[in-house]
Amino acid sequence: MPKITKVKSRQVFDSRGLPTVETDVLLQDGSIGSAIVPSGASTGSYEANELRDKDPKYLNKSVFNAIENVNNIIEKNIKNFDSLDQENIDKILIDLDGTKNKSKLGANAILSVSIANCKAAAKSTNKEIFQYLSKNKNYKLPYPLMNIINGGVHANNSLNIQEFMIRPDGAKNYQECMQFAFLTIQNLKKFLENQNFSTCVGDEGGFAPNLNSDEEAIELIIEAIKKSGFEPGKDISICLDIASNEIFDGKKYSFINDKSITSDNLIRYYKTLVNKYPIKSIEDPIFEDDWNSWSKLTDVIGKNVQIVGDDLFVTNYQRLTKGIQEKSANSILIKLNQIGTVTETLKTINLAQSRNFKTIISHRSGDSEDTFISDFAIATNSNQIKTGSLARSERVAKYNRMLRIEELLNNPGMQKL
Ligand code: 2PG
Ligand code: MG
Repeated sequence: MPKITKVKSRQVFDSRGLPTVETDVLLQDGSIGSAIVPSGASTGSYEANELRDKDPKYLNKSVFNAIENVNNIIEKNIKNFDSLDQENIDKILIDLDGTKNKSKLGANAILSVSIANCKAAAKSTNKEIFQYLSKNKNYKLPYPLMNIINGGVHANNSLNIQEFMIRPDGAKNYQECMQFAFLTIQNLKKFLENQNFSTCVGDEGGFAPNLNSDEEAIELIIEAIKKSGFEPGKDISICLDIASNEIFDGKKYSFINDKSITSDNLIRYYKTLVNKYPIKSIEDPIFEDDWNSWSKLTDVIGKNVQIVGDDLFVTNYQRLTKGIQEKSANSILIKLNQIGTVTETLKTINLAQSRNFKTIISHRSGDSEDTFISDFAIATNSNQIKTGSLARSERVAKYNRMLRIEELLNNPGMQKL
């Protein structure tokens, strides 16, 4: 059994230039695993707690307390334990913290150790991470959800919807997925340039132009898909993340031409939108506490459209259980840092899949060169992975990892959508 001999954490920086936690886990046999935790901007209020210091030198963003917690508290409690027993390591971390939302040691501290341990264990067994984590060895690649126009809190432009994504439904393999996306993005760039819109990118690598409306963004993407020789809705479909927590003022939603509307009118609007455009997926259409409206919407359009709970479920087993009972959605976005350990994330995924919910593994808007989620998406048989556009190295690194895995597995084929 490969024992943990050292756990060492440090402050590094994420793709937004904000401090975050990196941890190394060292094993007796010399194996090392390192992990960097990501960080969100449009966070759900039920997410596990990210511990940050109150220090004006870093505008209250530094993570030195979380790092101390790893180096001074966590290390001595998991030292000499079996790295291959991920469940036990995670249980120790959860018990050590003792709070419901990991606010004592910090979910960032805990997750960095959990993932780093998982990587070290994979090394120790001479396996790729996805092979080490996979139960059924039935490898298929997840379809990418690529956020090619950024709005909301991920860009300082005019768009209210946070993510305008494309999904290359007609691609037969990963290489083809990337080619479909590449062409569409390049054509979109030309359209934007021709109309004198900015081609600067937002936090997740998608363009962040000041368009006149959210629907204009959808129409531009459809044009780019057609220009690339693809059929919208068949070869490439459109997926949205409304991130509606961010546009809800406690009573109404403000996003259609900046008018305020009630949740009932919003549901009507989504119905019109999915009839008008080839939209196959809508994430966080309703804010995190309005369970009734989630169920209504899923009832109205959920047969043909993926309704994805992100801030609604926050990768949390209890919240997903409620969502399954109430038929609030039909898919779940999975973010390891919303819950804080590998084991808890796997438990939520298992529950989702056992009830025919689609699982979509996701990055955060503040991310890093760490590509763990690519392996994780394959290991968990997830249908899709959402990790930004084909720009900014922290996003592209995850797609490149997928291409390498596709080569390694000699073209294993794609998941069923
Ligand atoms: C989301 C995510 C990732 P953030 O809302 O789905 O795209 O954004 O990490 O800012 O919560
Ligand atoms: Mg989201």
